[in-house]
Amino acid sequence: TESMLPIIQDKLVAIAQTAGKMMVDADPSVDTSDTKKNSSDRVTETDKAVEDMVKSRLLSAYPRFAFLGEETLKDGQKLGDEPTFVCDPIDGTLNFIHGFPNTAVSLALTVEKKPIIGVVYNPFRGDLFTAIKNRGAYLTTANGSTKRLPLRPIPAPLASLNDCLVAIEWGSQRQGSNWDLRTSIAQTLMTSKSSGGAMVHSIRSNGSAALDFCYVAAGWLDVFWEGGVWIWDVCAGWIILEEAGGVVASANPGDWNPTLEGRLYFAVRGAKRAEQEGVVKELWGLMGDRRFVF
Ligand code: LIP
Repeated sequence: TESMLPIIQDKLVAIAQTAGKMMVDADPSVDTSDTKKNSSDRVTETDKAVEDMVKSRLLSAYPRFAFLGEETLKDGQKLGDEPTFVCDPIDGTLNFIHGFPNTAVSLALTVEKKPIIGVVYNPFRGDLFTAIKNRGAYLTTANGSTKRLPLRPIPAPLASLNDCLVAIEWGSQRQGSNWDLRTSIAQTLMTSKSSGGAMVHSIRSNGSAALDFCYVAAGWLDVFWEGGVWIWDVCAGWIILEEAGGVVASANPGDWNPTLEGRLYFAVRGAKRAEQEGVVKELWGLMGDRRFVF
């Protein structure tokens, strides 16, 4: 029930803080890291240890809820309609391995395949982003102050990519048509208008999709465009962004209502969808007839 949501959120925050301590205490230089699909797709012992801790604490507190996690995903496991905790123990594993302090634990609760609670915590900077459906999104910083998101006023309307700071992540798939599309759109976004580009203010690749969503929610970024991320990367950030007034659309043109099960996301800040349509349609237009395929 609705009244349980703040209690569940408190639990997720407490668990995220324990996870954060494990991340800060770990020494990634001695932490064994395995490669998954290739040398840029990695998992560390800390990813696995954090997920084990998160899973056992959540399932002992809420034994009737389902659990879906990046490192313990079972073959063929899909997000269902039942209340489900979705966990990315370390989003931004490459940053973690390199000591680049932009990495987070991302925890969400979904009901009927939609996120209703989101907690994203970066222990290296002490930023805690939280949201509950219909109750707003917040950032609590290391000094203990809590502010409602967005932190920066929303420019109305966000008419053109030309005014935007845009995040793109590169993912670990570095060849093929998805890669060609991603790199060519990145180039067009940066290129000057007189040479046929969108001339965005600039592009950022911070290395954590979960934090990219939160940074759009905060108003530090205007847009995040990515094809290839998974449920656990975006689930918590999604509700944080929505509660800050932002919108999630598909990274491929045409779909304003993507589901969590897709792998294509376009996150944009704003107050009303009409204010966000300009930049979404502009980027969709740059894609021509090319599409991400997963
Ligand atoms: C990573 C993301 C990153 C994205 C990668 C990957 P991980 O998550 O947050 O931004 O480009 O495809 O999904 O593997 O560090 O949890």
